[in-house]
Amino acid sequence: MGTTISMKVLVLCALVAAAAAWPSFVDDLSFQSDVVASSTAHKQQDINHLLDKIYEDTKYPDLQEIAKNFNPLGDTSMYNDQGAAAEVLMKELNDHRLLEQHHWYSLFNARQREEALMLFAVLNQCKVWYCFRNNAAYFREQMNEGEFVYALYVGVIHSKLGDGIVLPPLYEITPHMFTNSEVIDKAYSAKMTQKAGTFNVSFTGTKKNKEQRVAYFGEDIGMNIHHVTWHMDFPFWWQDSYGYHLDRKGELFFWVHHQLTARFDFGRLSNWLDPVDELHWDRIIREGFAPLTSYKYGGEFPVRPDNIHFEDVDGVAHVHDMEITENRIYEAIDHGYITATDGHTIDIRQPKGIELLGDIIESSMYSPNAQYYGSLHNTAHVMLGRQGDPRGKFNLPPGVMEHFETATRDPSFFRLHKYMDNIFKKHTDSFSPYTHDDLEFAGMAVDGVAIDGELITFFDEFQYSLIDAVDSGESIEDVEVNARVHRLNHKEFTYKITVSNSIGSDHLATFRIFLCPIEDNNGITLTLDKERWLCIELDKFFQKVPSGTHTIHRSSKDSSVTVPDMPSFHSLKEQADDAVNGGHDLDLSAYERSCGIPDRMLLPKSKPEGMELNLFVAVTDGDKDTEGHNGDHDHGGTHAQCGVHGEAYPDNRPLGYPLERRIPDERVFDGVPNIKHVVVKIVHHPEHHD
Ligand SMILES: [Cu+2]
Repeated sequence: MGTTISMKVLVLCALVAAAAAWPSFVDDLSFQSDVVASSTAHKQQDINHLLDKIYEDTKYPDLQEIAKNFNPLGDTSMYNDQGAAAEVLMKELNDHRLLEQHHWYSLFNARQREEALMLFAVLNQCKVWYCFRNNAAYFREQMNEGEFVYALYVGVIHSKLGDGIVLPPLYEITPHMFTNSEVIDKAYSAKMTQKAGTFNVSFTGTKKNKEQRVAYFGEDIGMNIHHVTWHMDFPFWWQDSYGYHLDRKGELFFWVHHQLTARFDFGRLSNWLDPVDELHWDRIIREGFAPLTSYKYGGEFPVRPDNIHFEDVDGVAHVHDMEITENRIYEAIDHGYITATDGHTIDIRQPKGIELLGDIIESSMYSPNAQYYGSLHNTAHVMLGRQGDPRGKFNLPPGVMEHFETATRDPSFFRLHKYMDNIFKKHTDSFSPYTHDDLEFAGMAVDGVAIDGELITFFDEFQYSLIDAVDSGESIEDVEVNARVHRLNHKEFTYKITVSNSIGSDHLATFRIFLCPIEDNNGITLTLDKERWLCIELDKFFQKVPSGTHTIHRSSKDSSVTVPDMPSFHSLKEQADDAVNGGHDLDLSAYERSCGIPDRMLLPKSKPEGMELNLFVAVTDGDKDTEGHNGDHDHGGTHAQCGVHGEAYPDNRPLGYPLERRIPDERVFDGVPNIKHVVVKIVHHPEHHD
């Protein structure tokens, strides 16, 4: 086995070395597929090298050579579009129109996004890795670093050539976007004085600010990675001409942000805070935010004081425009249809309606009428980001709300998303409630739900490297510099779900597990109809249930909502180098997807005295739920909120089923044998560190 693999790698090395003789190989498809199939370790190494110290010229001789001598238009047969995308980008480059290096970058800046997408288009048109790597190496030295990183990440995610590559955690590639100025300054001092150091990152602000109690959520680096990656997996700028359709994107936009909001409110409940209030365009923005964070280039992130009135933002939108957009969306919901650009109407009071609604609210390129319904979410992000300098008088860089990496730090993020969540709720409330017949899975009953293990939350400590935050100097060696953060974590546990199958044969079942509050912040018991909207999804999985009564064991680790901790950039480099040099296989498949709630944040933080919550399990007909999908029911493990890469979403039911519709009569749920809830207790251990 070992010999075969190292032989393969040897052959591959020879082929890679022969890449200079490229054109003679290009039409040989078997060669292409061999390189594509067998060079994951090389590709991983290339990506590592490309992302190493992105603010500096590359130190790797092979990449230097490419940057100097490669001509993106030299051989256009390596592109699917015969070099059309490369021609566009080269023209911008030669006309000196591209954004300079050492300048801030924001995806919400239309021109900067356009440039980043020009590079993405080039990478995405590449037929083979040679083309992808060489273009990346070439444009790395020519384009703005933020644009380059963004294009490379979405390129790896969406191009077939990126399969098997694990993108390094962004908090180590662009640390400025994940930590604060104090820590970056300390890293610089450490380097100047040649003393290695690990620096504690404290949450922004002080205890005088009640919002700081829940900063552990919005400032969690893993949660930030989830958010930024979700928006890379499902970009609002995506068009199907890039290669494929992003299934249920608009609905996932709703569901992912609904879940973020519900999880944030859960955190507030355990910290004696009221649920987040929705934002209103005509009222003050109560919570200000001082990010105390700087761009690598471009100065400090702007501050927004408490209690300010929304101002029109020059060149972005008037507050009144936002109200008009909001009214048009509410009108669509009340009418039950949206109006497309050509005037025809599209029914939204149907299962696909929520998807269309998500498309128009975000808005994404999938919006059937962005002209009329505007771009509520994206524009609101920019409006909030600019409230510190709405006239542009002080030439401040974009605010934290204008980056998916930093947006959740700002309490206004959750106000904004609560506001949009309520728009979605108005839509889902327009559907008639599920009946007993809708909900029943005849022949399947949930007899019992229990937890093996204790439900315990605590904070752990985690370190990541800041080495790429500081500049290298010829005469000054790098020293080890790390950030140390506190992160929410929980003990592993297992669900034990006892099901009786009296159908008479094995049957595929979908298990839908939610955790819901029982009381509000004032100790008042919630009705099921109030409760259901506050539930957080803990897991959704498909499993065959044999005839008779069986107890299904499911580990919290296997949740399809979460992803494990990502390997560090250092470890990715080591593993790829080892595989390339030693010729052994590189298997990073467990980390390929970084979209997903961090595994350690599966449970919401509790209180030291414990909190009683409802654990809600619905078992539904898996054959119906997965009809039309392939037989693999694991789907790489993170499908619940992030879908399956390049494939249709594996569950035919609406996201959030069966809790996404109104429940005016609780007895309907109580009378269905395949739905059960039990009370569980979660305890927070303030002193426990892992
Ligand atoms: Cu978002």
